[in-house]
Amino acid sequence: MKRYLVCSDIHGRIDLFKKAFLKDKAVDGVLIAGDLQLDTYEITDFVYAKGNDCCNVYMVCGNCDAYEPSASLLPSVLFCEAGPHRILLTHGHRYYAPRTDLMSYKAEENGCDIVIFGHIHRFVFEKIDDILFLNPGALMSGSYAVLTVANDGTVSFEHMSV
Ligand SMILES: [Mn+2]
Repeated sequence: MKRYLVCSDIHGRIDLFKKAFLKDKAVDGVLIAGDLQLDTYEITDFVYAKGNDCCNVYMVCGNCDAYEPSASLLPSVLFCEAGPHRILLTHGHRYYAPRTDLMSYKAEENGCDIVIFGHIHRFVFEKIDDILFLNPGALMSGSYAVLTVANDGTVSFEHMSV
């Protein structure tokens, strides 16, 4: 079984990120879907200090990250493997989220069956045409999620609040 802390749209609230992470720091990874508006080192330094040895951090750039030098250098799309699943992580603004059609194409092109996005500041857990769309909501408002991939591949996405 693998567990991931999934959040997005932190908008500078590193305090809320730390709170969320400390509640469940045994996770196998952290996925952040953009709009961090903070130095990415603040995230990685904290996770690598407080998390387990193998906890990787995946972050993508959002539309509000242009003025934070480290965040502006993040990729706009990342792929990560989670058990039998392949995840497309993106903020979503380049694909006109909340529209899902363009994110679907991008996922299909790259063999992904899960899309994690942010941008709309709203929790989403919905399967559309064989692709599972997940949005943890905005961490700036205290909303995030824990993604669990069971050994048989079953996915759960639990809505949490800080
Ligand atoms: Mn945002």
